Amino acid sequence: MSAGPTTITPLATYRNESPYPFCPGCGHTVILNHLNEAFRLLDRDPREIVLVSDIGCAGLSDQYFATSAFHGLHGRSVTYACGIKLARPELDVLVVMGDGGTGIGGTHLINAARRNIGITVLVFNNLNFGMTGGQHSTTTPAGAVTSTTTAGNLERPLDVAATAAVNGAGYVYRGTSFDKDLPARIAEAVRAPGFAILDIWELCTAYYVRGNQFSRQALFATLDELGFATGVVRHEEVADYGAAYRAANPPRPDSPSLPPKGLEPRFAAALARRFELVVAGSAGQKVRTAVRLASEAAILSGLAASQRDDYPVTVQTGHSLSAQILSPEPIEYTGVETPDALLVLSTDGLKKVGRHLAAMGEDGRVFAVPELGELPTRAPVTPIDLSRAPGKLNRSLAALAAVLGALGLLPKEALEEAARLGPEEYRAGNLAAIAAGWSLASGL
Ligand SMILES: Cc1ncc(C[n+]2csc(CCOP(=O)(O)OP(=O)(O)O)c2C)c(N)n1
Ligand code: SF4
Ligand SMILES: [Mg+2]
Repeated sequence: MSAGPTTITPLATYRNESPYPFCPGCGHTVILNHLNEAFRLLDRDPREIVLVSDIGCAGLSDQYFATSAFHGLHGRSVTYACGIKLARPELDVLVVMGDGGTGIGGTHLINAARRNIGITVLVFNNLNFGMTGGQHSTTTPAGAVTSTTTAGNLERPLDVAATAAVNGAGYVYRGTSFDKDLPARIAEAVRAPGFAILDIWELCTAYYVRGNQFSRQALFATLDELGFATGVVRHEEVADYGAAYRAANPPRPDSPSLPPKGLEPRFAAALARRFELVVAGSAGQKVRTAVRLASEAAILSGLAASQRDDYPVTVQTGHSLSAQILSPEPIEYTGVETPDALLVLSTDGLKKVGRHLAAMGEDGRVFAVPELGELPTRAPVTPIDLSRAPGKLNRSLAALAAVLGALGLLPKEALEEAARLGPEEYRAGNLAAIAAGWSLASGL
């Protein structure tokens, strides 16, 4: 997502050139065309619109638009959208989800509605799970035949619009993909300050239509029989939760809700290519903290840095592992398969890096505490012996400093500066660990 452009660049179309992938006659195509019209009415820079897509056929939608996008797990799209909106209130955040996702993530929907978080949810309600072969969902009408209700559905369908309305959603609309005013209603919903939802009924031609001889007329007749309200069901002036929260909690200078301060590069690193380093130890060894310090030192040296941590849910037992990438170029992919270097600090860590050790070749470097013995790898293994260091020394940081120094990845001054920028209570200890490790570097 962009950092937020200041000039508005509305588009003649917010669609990109990819054709939709849906079956002939699928209602998703029609609704997405309406959505494109709604974007034109809203007249916003496409980078300031975020389409958050759920799973299912409806969940494919975001990739056909030139907006920002986020795609996640089934039923969880509302949670991602809420997070995005709370963090970046200036963006228009829209969710596209199927009736399947609406049922699976029902509680998220209710909570977002009752809090009035200012997102807009479009439910592509085709009354069944389309993508997986026409199983019944929470909105399938009673009596309907689907692949999981072959004798007719016994359940009462969920009234999505009424549920959102009774829980206080600011804007609630129910309509169909056939509504000519759908673009205007979508735009109205996006402009409404609180939570907005449009329950849009439509046809899944591949399954629901075939299984129930369903049609446009039958769709309207079903809405009538159920007595489900249509049109704008509720439109109330409500406070957007994010705005209310920010008013009630003005940011303090140390507030975590403030944007990160950033680290200005003031050192120079000699690193000319992407370098992948994995550090593997045990919980409590401060592995992640040591690697974070190195990441900060890299940024202070003008490099890009990424860090992926892995540890079990248990407290103070088990492994603690950090995969770090340092690069003079932006880092697009943060996965590490065959690290350039591996630092193993404990048996717990060793148990987790078997695949790295096996993948590394003679051009790799492995560093390990000597008590681990021989390691199963073709890469040369260099012992790092800190057994005679003072008991309180942060051994992970010392060993990492030794590796960074030996490989010439970062300047020592950048590591020291990162330590100085950290919490005061750890400053002296971290500086001592860096000094101890760096003194070993030339011998490795
Ligand atoms: C948590 C979870 N459960 C089940 C699935 C399998 N799944 C993938 S698509 C789908 C059906 C989607 O139906 P719906 O949300 O109504 O979208 P449609 O395909 O009808 O547009 C299901 C059940 C999944 N991906 N994740
Ligand atoms: S399976 Fe149903 S929902 Fe999916 S593309 Fe086909 S008609 Fe549309
Ligand atoms: Mg569906």
